[in-house]
Amino acid sequence: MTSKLESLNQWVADVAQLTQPDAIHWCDGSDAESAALKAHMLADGTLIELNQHTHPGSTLHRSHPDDVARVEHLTFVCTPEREDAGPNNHWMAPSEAHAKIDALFDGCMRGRTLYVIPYCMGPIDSPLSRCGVEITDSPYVVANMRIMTRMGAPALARIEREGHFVKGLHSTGELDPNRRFIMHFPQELTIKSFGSGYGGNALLGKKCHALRIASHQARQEGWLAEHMLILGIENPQGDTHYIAAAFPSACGKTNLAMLIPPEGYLKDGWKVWTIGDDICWMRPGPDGRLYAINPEAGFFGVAPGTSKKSNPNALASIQSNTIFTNVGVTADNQPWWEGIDNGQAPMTDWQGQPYNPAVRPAAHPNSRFTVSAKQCPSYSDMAEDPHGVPISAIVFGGRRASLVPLVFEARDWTHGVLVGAAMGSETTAAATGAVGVMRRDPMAMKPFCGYNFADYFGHWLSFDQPGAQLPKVFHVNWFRKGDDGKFLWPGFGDNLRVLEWMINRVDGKVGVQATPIGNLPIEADLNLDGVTLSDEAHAKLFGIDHAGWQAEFASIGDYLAEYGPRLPQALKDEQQRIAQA
Ligand code: GTP
Ligand code: SPV
Ligand code: MN
Repeated sequence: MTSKLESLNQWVADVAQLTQPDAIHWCDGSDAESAALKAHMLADGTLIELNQHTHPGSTLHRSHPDDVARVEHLTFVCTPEREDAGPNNHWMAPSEAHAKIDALFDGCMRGRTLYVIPYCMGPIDSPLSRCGVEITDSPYVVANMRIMTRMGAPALARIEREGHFVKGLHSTGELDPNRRFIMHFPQELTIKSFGSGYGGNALLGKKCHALRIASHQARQEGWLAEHMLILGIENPQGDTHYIAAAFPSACGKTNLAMLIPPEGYLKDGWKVWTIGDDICWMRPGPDGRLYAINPEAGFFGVAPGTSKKSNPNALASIQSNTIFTNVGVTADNQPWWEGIDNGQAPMTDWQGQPYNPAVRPAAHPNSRFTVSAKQCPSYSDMAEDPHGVPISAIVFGGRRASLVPLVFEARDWTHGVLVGAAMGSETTAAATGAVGVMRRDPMAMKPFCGYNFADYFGHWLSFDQPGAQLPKVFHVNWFRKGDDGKFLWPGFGDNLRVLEWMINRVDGKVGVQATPIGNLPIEADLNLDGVTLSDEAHAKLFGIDHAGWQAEFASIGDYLAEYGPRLPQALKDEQQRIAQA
């Protein structure tokens, strides 16, 4: 097969010339194609069948033990000018980067099949959607892309109509961490990834395209590509407000996106609808509001901690047709992970060895499930709406054991941009490296912004224009800990209490308590019926430590200063104002 688009045929031919595959397969996305690929992967051990009575259609993939997470130190943004990538990215000159990675691609597909995956990020008929083509030698990547994107014939038809697409070239290589790079060429709308089969490194539609390349395009075209979940909250009167929330990797997006209201709220008729759990593309609509789509079609979610209690919607979603990566298995071949809390026990760990908690956990801390969004009971029909959903509130949040209260509101858009730019969070297992280290992660985009953060903050500020109906901006922290090291806030479903307060703010129904960090709730305005909080919890979740915040403001100032003169003056002024308040 070839395409009607000559530039696509030519690129595939050039890549084949370089990589020397035994065969070329153009993916049409059909069920027959998927079944054949799956049979092939079951036969060669890439996939292992799970218990088909309890988990029909589901499989397990065990990755190479050195290939379990994103590799930020090997991820590059290759702009012609180093300054355009910014201090927030690792940079390499495009010519050097191409030479380095093409040397790895040279002949790398000998004995393998080259798959051509045309895909669309976003509903196939949405003007907000963007298309790409990933070339890969990994059938596991094909299977995951089929769940995570709109992949195959309809995407190819759109690409042929539009005549352009983002190019992504991927090979698992030898899975050698010393021969691994994830490179982005925003000016060429090109991605090259070698040596990893892991999600964010290998499913190029996801972080590489939908965030790093798309953020560059979004800046040029006047929209935003963000690391955000999107959810809808329907109140008992039937009105739905949409909220987009940016939390860093493994900091609660999937869980919030699939939230099930606490008992009292359910009784009153509240509903939460899932639009997306990881990426949000939004742009101003004709009425001045920001309209958002989820560019993805599936969830690539963190398995550990997912239980009937913490995230029933996720658990319901993954009962069938799910690819599990790096989880443990029980004696009767069901998937298992720490915190699944279903009364079962693991027999085999994620490396396929007999489970021994003294050696390693049963599931890798960054083990994941890949599943179609359509299997999620709370998935909203509006997720397929080509116009997107209007956003009432934007929420920023990090994993902060100390200092940061449960929730506060930014005074206005500019302050909101500063609150996003100043975000800090403790690192997680989603990327290789130390876990639990506090770092600045502006808008949860530190690993994902395809250009200089100084310009990115400027782009955010630019949305404040006459006629704009911008969302209110909030900051949350579900992860504040007490002196005993335990979380002070119950989190999960109870987070709806905080979201309800935000909606009441949007609707002008409740007041605030103004403080130097922003507007805090008046505690009586938050519905805490059924939640028991200790005195320590009350004090730390709803109070502010002025001395601690002075130090935090100084640290934010030092961080922003790293961006030098390129940092927008309006953001510097806002920072000054707050530090002196
Ligand atoms: P990525 O897919 O890496 O972008 O992660 P994510 O932001 O979607 O995070 P996810 O919802 O998968 O949550 C990651 C971890 O945080 C899981 O172990 C959750 O159980 C835990 N978590 C999520 N929400 C809460 C919460 O409200 N409170 C607490 N204490 N933990 C939470
Ligand atoms: C994240 O790390 O933020 C994820 C998983 O959502 S990955 O697709 O690997 O980036
Ligand atoms: Mn993510």
